Amino acid sequence: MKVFWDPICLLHDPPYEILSGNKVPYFESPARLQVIKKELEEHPSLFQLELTDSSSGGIDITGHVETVHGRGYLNYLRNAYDEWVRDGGSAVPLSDNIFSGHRLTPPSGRAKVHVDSLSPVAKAGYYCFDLSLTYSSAIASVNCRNVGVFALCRPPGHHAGTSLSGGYCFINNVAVAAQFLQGFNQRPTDKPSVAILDVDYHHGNGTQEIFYSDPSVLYVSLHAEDDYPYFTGSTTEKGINDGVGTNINYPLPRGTQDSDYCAALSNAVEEIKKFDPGYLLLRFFVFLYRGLNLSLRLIEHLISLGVDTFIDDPIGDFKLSPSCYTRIGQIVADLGKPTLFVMEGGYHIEMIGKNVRAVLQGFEEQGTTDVRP
Ligand code: SP5
Ligand code: ZN
Repeated sequence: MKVFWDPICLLHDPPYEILSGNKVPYFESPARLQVIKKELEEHPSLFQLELTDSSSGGIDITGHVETVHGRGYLNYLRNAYDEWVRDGGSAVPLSDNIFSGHRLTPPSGRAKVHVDSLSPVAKAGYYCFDLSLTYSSAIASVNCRNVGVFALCRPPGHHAGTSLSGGYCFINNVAVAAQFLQGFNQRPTDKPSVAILDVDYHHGNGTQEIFYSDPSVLYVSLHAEDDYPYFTGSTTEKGINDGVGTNINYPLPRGTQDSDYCAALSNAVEEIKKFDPGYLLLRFFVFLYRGLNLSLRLIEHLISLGVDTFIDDPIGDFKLSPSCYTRIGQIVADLGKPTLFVMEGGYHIEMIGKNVRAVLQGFEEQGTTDVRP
């Protein structure tokens, strides 16, 4: 399995965050990426790491990022830190869990605010619902797309909406990848369908919002109910307009263990199979892909891969065991599709590498035995 990463993804390194009113070290640390990288490098027969050089060559992703997020928001990310400090803000910027109402609920219309003329503090309130600020690292993160099976990127993305940051997320990596894979200039009716399966502990409110009315992108999420980001993720959120039926949430109680999790995941996978009438035909392409290497156009499943479902995760309250991660990889492999895994959350530093490897290895090993035409 190819693994793409970029050292720029290590640059975003806030010293602390506010969690339940307390100042604590920033959980979404560069060490997470380092530990995963080291773990994968120790298994060179399974994983081939490749650098994504964001400074030269390759495809310019700026247009794709703008398609998902819009220029106003991206300019905010580019300039907010400088403006904030110029305005007298702390050089270690912290917005204390500001909840920006306009994007947390499924979209119902845009707030009419002239954001550019707002003070940096107000802009933070408009675009963020908690966080500190960065730009280049977030761009490098999304640039880990490429022709790969695992995008080892940070900061994560699934809480980032069209014009909303929060939950350590700034640019929605998996959304940009989906948009990229669908082809930049295609007419909406010609777009190939893409399914996004989100197994992070938290609901991917950003991914849901971005594709809420888009019938060509199925978003399926397993997550903790009544936990962060609190206001989204219920089973009643099914999409809007043409997108009705292409958003499926599986909220699970805190304390969920392996068996209940895997049962829900199997149900989610069945829904994804139903979404795709070409499912059986495409099993054949998986064989081709394994033989001939991966063609970008064949990637149809995107997995928002969070391992904050782990029993000892410091933020999540599920109770998945290490062996469950192999099973998750196997269940995903049962879909029999070319798949791009995109890194999201997971904060237990000692186990994050092993748990991520287990998912990817489970996928690979199951794929090579099961996925045959
Ligand atoms: C990508 C991702 O996983 N983002 C998660 C951001 C969560 N931030 C707020 C967490 C609030 C958790 N409450 C603490 C419970 C301690 N058991
Ligand atoms: Zn998470």
